[in-house]
Amino acid sequence: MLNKELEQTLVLIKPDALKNSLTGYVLSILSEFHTGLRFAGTKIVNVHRMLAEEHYAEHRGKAFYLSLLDYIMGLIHYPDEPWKQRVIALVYQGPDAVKKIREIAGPTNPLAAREQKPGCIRALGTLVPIKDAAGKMLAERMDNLIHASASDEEAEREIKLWFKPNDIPPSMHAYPTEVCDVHYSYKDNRLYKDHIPGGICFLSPGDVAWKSDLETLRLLQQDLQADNTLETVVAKYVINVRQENYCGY
Ligand code: FUP
Repeated sequence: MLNKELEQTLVLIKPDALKNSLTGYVLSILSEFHTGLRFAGTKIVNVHRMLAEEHYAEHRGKAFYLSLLDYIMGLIHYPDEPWKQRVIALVYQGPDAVKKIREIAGPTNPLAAREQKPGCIRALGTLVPIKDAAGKMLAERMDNLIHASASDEEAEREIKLWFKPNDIPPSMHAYPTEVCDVHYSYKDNRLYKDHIPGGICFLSPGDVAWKSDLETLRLLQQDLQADNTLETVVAKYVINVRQENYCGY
């Protein structure tokens, strides 16, 4: 990242923060007055499974993974109220955005946060035991109120996962974009270079996309190895789309 002013980080205000009415507190403590950072993007997201899986891809297979997916999807805190199953996704921008927000968020583990950094946001979180059917403890789920990108590389991956370029004002774009010149559709875990009945046409000619996403799609289209999965590209285009409107995943 050459221009420090354009440095960005992703913050998610998670379902436990919403349920405990901590949204205002989090936004206030992360405000430009306190951090010197500006909003570059924000959206209310009903987190679908593909997005949850991509966001937490590095934890796939771990004992807490499935519970972590349920948590970010709002299924733990709002099991019977789908209209409340949301997170607030935010992009903050400015010098040292990643470091500043990580510091205010505090350690990942709420218990460690309380011990090491009283007053940080995650000190208000909860540790939830995950047990098997016999009651044996398998792992702990950390309900830690907010997600904050851990590095510039993670921020780039995550911002491109949650946001389309046009969700962010062009003058605030930190990553290269490109205008798409073909149709791309997705159906049943497959990519189609055209509109496909029952699928979702997620990019059309004239749409602005992340350049790296278009590079991924071109490689996948030719059955070549790409750095990202198809789902990493598609997930953001399925945000807040009714599932019955496409054949998905
Ligand atoms: P962080 O970068 O601080 O979000 O931390 P990690 O990438 O290590 O963890 C991602 C998420 O997994 C965190 F929100 C906490 C959760 N987690 C658990 O629930 N249990 C664990 O044992 C470890 C992590």
